[in-house]
Amino acid sequence: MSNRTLAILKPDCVRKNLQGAVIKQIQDAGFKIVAMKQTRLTMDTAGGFYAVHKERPFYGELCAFMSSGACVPMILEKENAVAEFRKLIGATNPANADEGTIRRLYADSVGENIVHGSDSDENAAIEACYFFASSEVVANLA
Ligand code: 3AN
Repeated sequence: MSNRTLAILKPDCVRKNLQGAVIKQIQDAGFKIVAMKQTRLTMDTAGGFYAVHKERPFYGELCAFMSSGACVPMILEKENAVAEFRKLIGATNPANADEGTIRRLYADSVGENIVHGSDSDENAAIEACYFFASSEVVANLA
């Protein structure tokens, strides 16, 4: 069990100016931010990130959305980070997400659902490398 996950505040989160509110919820839940930046994906880089979904009918729409504006990837640290973060964000479809979860509070739809969270330790490590060089990861927080 790893203690890191890769989160992304998606373009809908940035457009709605909800970065601060969502980051506060993440920190209040006990996650430490060990890397964070604002960037913009292209259709190609979004496509690479979501390559596992290439055959899904929503793949084109997903890549277009993820490249439609700024996003904020971050590496988060907490014990059992992957599962704990997915609990905090709630189900993929905000209509099915538990009360108080980030997606239930802020997301409009299954396609535009505010935040990404890795689904396994293996993917968390791969996704972290997709956005961050090791020099950008600063883990020795007090
Ligand atoms: P999660 O982000 O909860 O791990 P996944 O991995 O099943 O969910 O899906 C990845 C992303 O693809 C979701 N965050 C969402 O933006 C998008 N997505 C998933 N299912 C659909 C769908 N039925 N229609 C449109 N977009 C979808």
